[in-house]
Formats: sequence, C-alpha cells, structure tokens
Amino acid sequence: MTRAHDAVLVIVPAWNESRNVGKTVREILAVDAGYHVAVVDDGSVDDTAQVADEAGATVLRLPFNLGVGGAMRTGFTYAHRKGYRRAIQVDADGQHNPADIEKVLAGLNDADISIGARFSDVGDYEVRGPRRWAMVVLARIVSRVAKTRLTDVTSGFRAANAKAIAQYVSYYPSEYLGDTLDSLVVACHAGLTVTQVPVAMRPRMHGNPSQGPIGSTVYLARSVLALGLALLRRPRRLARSEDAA
Ligand SMILES: Nc1nc2c(ncn2[C@@H]2O[C@H](COP(=O)(O)OP(=O)(O)O)[C@@H](O)[C@H]2O)c(=O)[nH]1
Ligand SMILES: [Mg+2]
Repeated sequence: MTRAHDAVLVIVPAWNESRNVGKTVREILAVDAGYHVAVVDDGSVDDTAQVADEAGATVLRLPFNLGVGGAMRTGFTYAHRKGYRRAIQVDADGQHNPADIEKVLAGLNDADISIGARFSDVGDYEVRGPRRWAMVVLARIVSRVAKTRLTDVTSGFRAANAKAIAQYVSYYPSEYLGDTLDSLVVACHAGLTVTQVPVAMRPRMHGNPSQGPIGSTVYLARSVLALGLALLRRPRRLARSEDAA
C-alpha cells in the first residue's frame, strides 16, 4: 500500500510532441515546483520520452498508440496506485496554460471533477459552423446529466479528486472525445459531481491537432447522437425500477 500524499499529479498525454512537451513540463514546474508531472508517451516515434524526462517529468511509456483516453487512463491508474488525491490533465501541446492549474484545481472544493472551460467569457477561443453547434448541443446534454450548467464539455483541461480518479480507473474510454464526454457522463451516472472554471486556451505551439476539422466534426456529430441515445435510455430504466419498487 502506498501512502496517500498531498502532491498534485499533473498528467500530460503526449503523442509525438517532442517539440512542445519539454517547454510544457518546464512551464508546469515553474508554476509550482511541488507538482509531480507524469508524461504519458503514447507510442511516439519521436523523442517525446527523452525530452519529457530531461525536463523533469516521470515518463510512462506505452508500447503502442492507445489514444488520449488510453493514455489518461494509464495516468489515472498511476495516480491511484501512488496514492495521489488530486490529478489534473494538461495537454502537451501548450494549449492549456499551466498558470491556470491552481484555478482548475480550486474547483475541486465544490465538486469531484473540475473542468477548465473555454467559452465562459474568458479568452478569445472561437469555433464556428457545425462544430460549434455540435459543441453547444453536447454541452446542453451533459449539463442535464450533470445537473449543472456546463459550457465546454470537450475540454481536456480537467481535474479529478480521489473519488474521480478511482472512477476513471474503472471506466475511461480510449476513443477520441469519449475520453472527455463519455467519461463525464458515466462519472455523473456513478454519482460524481462536476463544476467548471473559466479559462483561456492558447494556440498549440507546434504541429497539428490529431483530428483535423472534418474528423473532429464527424466525431462531434457522432457524440451528439450517442449521448442523445444514452439520455433516452436512462429515464426508462429508472421508471421500470420505480415500478418494481
Ligand atoms: N497519449 C496520446 N496523446 C495524444 C494522442 N493524440 C493526441 N494526443 C495528445 O493529447 C493532447 C491534445 O491533442 P490535440 O491533438 O492537440 O487535440 P485537440 O487539442 O483536442 O485538437 C496533446 O497533448 C497531444 O499530444 C494520442 O493518440 N495519444
Ligand atoms: Mg491541442
């Protein structure tokens, strides 16, 4: 049994981010040298692991690419085993500002999961067209499930307390967007609470996002459908058990 400790584990999913991950890790440690940083190198074919190690992170190496969700589940499993009571995801590409980590962690005073959310009056992050509509619909659906108003449910900049870490170890899908959306809905159904904290997102430092505009729009549309179905199913199941009671 590992003893629980108060340090915060910052989990950084990274796939071929050798140009960004070093700066990201150094920035995190510059904000607070007490943070423990775990970079999950997800089968990168570049120097991501070495660069992360040299910058002062613990590197968890996956033998092949699992996707962001698989990498995060690895990070949460590590957090759970080592007894961390708070963990937060910060992307390797520089989009999540380490200066906001403390702010997102503070959300854990009110809930089990705290989301660093764009579109909450802060910053100038803009998404347009069908992608924007899909994100608005998704936010409405998940807000209903979470019983609180959420505006950015696909943000990866999220903090978890011990209860949420344990929940994520048992369920965290590896598929793109499942890592944010599906994991959130399942956590809410398991009784966990969610809050959001406004943050500004920065542009990616180098390289391209793993999904282009078409890929991410298709995934978003699919997620709207899947979550809509999950929502339709849920009340019926409850009604049946009430009947039985
Ligand atoms: N572990 C892992 N990380 C990934 C993968 N794809 C992207 N990432 C990381 O997840 C973060 C967000 O990815 P990104 O492609 O920028 O997605 P976006 O910001 O949602 O457009 C970055 O730190 C990436 O390095 C993957 O397949 N595995
Ligand atoms: Mg990104």
